[in-house]
Amino acid sequence: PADRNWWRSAAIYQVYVRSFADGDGDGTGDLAGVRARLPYLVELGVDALWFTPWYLSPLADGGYDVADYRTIDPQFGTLAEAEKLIAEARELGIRTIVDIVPNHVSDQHPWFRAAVAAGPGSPERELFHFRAGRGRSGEIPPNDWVGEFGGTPWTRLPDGEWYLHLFAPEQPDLNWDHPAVRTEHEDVLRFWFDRGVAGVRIDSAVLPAKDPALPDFTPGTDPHPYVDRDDLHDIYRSWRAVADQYDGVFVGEVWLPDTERFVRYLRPDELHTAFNLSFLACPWDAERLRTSIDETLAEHAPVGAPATWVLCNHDVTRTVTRYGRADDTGFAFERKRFGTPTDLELGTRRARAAALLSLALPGTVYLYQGEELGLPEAEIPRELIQDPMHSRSGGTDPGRDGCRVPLPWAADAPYAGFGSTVEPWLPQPPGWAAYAADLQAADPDSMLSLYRAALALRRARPGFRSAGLTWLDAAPGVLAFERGEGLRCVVNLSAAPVRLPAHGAVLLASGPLTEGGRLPVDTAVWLSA
Ligand code: TEU
Repeated sequence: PADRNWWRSAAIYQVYVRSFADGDGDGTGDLAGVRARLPYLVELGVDALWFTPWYLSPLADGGYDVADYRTIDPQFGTLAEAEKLIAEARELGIRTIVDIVPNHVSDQHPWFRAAVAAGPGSPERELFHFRAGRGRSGEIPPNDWVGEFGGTPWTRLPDGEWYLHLFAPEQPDLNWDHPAVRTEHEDVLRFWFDRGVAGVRIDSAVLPAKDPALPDFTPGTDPHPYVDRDDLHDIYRSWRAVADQYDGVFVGEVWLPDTERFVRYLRPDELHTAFNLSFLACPWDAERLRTSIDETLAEHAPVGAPATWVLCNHDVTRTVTRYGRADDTGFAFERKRFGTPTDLELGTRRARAAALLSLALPGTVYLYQGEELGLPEAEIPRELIQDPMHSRSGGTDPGRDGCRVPLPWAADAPYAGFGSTVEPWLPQPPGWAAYAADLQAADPDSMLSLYRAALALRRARPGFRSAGLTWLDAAPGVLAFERGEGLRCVVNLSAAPVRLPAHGAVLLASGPLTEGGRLPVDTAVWLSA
């Protein structure tokens, strides 16, 4: 029974398959690469792997443009390999979470191809949002919405009709008022639960339902024409009924700053968990972090859902870079400039402390591949950037490729041991091999060694899995709290070293303590009573 609650205090590792490890040498990461690295993930000490979409896809948005949920993209492998991977990982005590993208499909999905071919007025078009344009000859988009990647989210076909895509034009939005859309997704859930997955991440979970009139957007309108509409709760309740037959769990990408609306998704008959993205919108500041932690715990407690903690993912600036920026606004989503000056030493020190902070908090922690190696955001030459966010911004936004660079595994191998025999799909920046996992595994002071030690302690000490935390008195700029069994975490975000509590043995520190046992600036420590 304790095992059934694994997701309440898990450490979940996000695998961006394309950039994790290349098993067949062709320049793209794949399932063979992941299978070969399962021992690494066991040693790291994570409980589950969340795989970003691995399905058949033209990869116009890194796989978030799905052409067929029941096929693995041939660049990544085969369905049989995915089944083997899920089973092998489970044998090793690691569960699998797959990523489902309900808001849209690829423009190469058979449904969309059929809709394009069938023409205006056809039943095939009812699965999507097709509309006539405005203006004398329909040359103006049907409404004034602005897409998530900027610009109008409407594209016109040669037959004159426009279709809605909140993201790239290669990602047409589905019409969730159509019963076939619902049935299909419930079947897809069963398909993957039948293959042994333990959970599902729901992409852009607040966007799929639309006001059928698709009206112009007036700021402040409630309900919003496409964000957080009530119909979604009905959809996720029927998904939950499917998941419950398998003991499957959901994590929703519920990106809503309004906490009251956020927790409406966390119900016994809806989503088990949702990403708490508040650390991504929080600078390295004790007061702000404490407020974010308090608000998160307060909003989750009444609904009985565990909090989740996210320091980074495939959409945001890498942690060591974000915390190393002199102008850290705390907004990891924002990277509108190329070449912002960054102090990587500072960022690394803070990222190490942040790792101990997030791993000491009650709930589930998400760890994005490469964070355990302390990878910085890479600057990708403009002409090699593939993220549609870059092109949609007219080239002004560097996009998200900088956190999606192929991982360095071995310092002395081609392409830092990524496994490719040709140039990988995204270039690795100079000096990437210095971050290689094999070097870090041999260095007790490396980021990898810190993560391994922290994850091992978290497993060994049930106190870390208890609910809630108690704040302890601390100097300004210092976060200090206690967990179950007297475990304590102290993080110094002030400008000077601080004295540690007199009692308690140091279990783990993110950096060297000063003589006399003081906690230096930008350092965290775990203590036991
Ligand atoms: O992201 C949804 C989302 O919230 C984005 O609009 C996010 O704000 C943006 O990436 C800012 O960095 C999910 C996936 O995580 C993302 O990779 C996909 O591109 C997107 O959905 C479309 O499926």
